[in-house]
Amino acid sequence: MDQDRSYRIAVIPGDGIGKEVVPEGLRVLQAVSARYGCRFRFDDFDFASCDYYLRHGKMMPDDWKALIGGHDAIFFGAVGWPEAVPDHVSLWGSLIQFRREFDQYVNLRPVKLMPGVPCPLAGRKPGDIDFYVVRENTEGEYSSIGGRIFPGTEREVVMQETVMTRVGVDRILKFAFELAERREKKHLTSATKSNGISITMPYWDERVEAMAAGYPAVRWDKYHIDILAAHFVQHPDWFDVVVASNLFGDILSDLGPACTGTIGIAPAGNINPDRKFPSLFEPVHGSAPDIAGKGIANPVGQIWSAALMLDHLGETDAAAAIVAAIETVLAQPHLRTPDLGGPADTVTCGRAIADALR
Ligand code: GGG
Repeated sequence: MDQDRSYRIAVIPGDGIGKEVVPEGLRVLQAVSARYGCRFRFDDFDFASCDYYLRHGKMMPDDWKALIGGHDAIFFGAVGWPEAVPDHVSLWGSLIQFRREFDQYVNLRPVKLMPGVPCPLAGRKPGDIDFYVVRENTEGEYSSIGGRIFPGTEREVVMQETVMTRVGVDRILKFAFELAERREKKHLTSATKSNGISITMPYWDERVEAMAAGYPAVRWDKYHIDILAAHFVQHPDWFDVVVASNLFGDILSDLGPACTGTIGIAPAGNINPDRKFPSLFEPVHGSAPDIAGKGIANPVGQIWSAALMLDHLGETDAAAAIVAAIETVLAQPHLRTPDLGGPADTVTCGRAIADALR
């Protein structure tokens, strides 16, 4: 990034509603640019999409790293179109490549009940639910190590390994403990399942305990993933920073936002904290084929992801202004999209957030 606050952003809408919500994110970035003096150059790329796969037989060109590796950040929509391309092919051929090759080992996913948004959990008000899921993003259960033998026979055997490395586990725990240490509640919760997953999860627990010794100001606890999911629904106010393996973090970071009204508002940062590679910002939701093309997708997850991107780039005032604009708009029932019970379409909601920034 330049000293003059100019940023080169690689824009990848991907599939389905990604193509509808990304333009709203860009609209809001343009609005914030005018007010806060940061400038963006947006470079559009059509790869990492199932359309690209159908044309080229692969999700990305061979030189994709050279094409986007020099950008300050990647602004991503969604991937997946299972009718045309199996989901594991599209995900492994795109997002998982970005996360691994650009060492985006932190997947940071805020969960916050916004003012005015109807909460499906009785009696909860804004301020009661405000925490982060910190998901390990490069290893764990998302490994391609395994295989299938005797396929299609009665003797068929299928196996897949979970991979945990000391470096991989320690660096995500360090990020999570440091985040907890900076927050008011200073509380960290670890997601485990060491009663059933008897090798990798006890190792995870062991590393959490070792890491905790270096952060005496942080109060920490751990729960097995099954009861932790139940506590998300019944006691979301208990949480501050929740750290989890790749799969557990993926599940919890859909469940958390669902407890705040809709997964449609949830953002994610796939972050390379060392800044050797660009980080990637995307909504938690996927391509939603059931509503794609209808113009009713909630753009807030994408727009909030733009705020996370600005935070990462050091544009903290602009980032905070976007979150405030989201709160202003979501508080008005007529500007909410149908997933929140409102009548607004994607563009109406996106425009209202951009207008709130001018
Ligand atoms: N914008 C997020 C997206 O497209 N997600 C598709 C998906 O299946 N993601 C799984 C994952 O994040 O690991």
